[in-house]
Amino acid sequence: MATPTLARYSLSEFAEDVRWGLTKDGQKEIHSKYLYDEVGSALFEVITVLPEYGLFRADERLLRENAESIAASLSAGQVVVAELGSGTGRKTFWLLDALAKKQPIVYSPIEISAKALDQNAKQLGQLRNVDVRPLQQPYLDGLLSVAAARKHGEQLLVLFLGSTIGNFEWRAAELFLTEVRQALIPGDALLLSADLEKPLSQLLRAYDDPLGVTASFNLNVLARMNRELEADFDLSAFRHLARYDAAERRIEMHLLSTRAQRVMIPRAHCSVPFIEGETIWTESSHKYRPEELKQMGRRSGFRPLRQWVDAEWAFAQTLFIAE
Ligand code: AVI
Repeated sequence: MATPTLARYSLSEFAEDVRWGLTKDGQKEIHSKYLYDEVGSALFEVITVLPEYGLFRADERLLRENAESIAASLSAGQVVVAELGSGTGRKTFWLLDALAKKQPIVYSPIEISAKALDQNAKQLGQLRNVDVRPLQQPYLDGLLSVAAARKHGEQLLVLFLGSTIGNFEWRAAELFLTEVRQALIPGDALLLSADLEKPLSQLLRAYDDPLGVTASFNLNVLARMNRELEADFDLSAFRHLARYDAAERRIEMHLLSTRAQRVMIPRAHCSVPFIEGETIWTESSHKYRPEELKQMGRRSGFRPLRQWVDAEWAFAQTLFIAE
């Protein structure tokens, strides 16, 4: 899964982004990448096993069920697999296993977290015929390194799983796919996972579970600012809010200030006033339509080859070939 695990950013980058996002005019915001410190990553792992959050299981089911078909759709020659935001590679196991039955493969998990990469290499390195070559880099840098190292005649298969594409704004998602395409050559492949539109009640439960794990995951970004930036957020004066924007077709996570208050953030050199009911926007999770994924792929320079939709949870995997 493209699990955004424990990405480390420099303190000054974090402080600068916090200062910008909380002091600008209009809607306050903090980029969702800051949700994933050590505590946030552990909470996200719990989210993936919550009964209300079906995305992770749907992705894994599709990979398990269709691994052989995906392997059969690729060229008969040597395949190099690059996984963007691999996390610990819990799900990728099924696909690598199917690919490696045909022939030895090279697998490069691309991930910013050293800890996740380490776990990934340990787990997937045990598979026979799989040569794991981890890259601790941002997605596109890592992909360019893999593309530069590939030998003549090898087909590159890029995995972008977990519906991380949903955390990009619509236009940014397409731009990202275009950049992925530019790193590839015709005949290379991309397997893209995306969560689909579904009934509102199901969506809201997935992002506001009764146990409060998602609420803790969201509130942790305030605790992180207290830990790392010496801020004085009172966590009991904020609450988790998950709401659906029907026009943008996305679930938004916010942190709502339950009273008027001022928060000091010394290491970001700012103090931030909140009025009662004001929110900090922390994440967007866009929900796709199956045909829309194919069209976005086409506009980015890919030909959709196959698409699989999970029977239990509206979720799609689309296999594209670079044109
Ligand atoms: C990582 N990403 C695809 C998750 C999502 O569903 O947007 C992150 C998440 N946020 C709340 N729950 C899960």
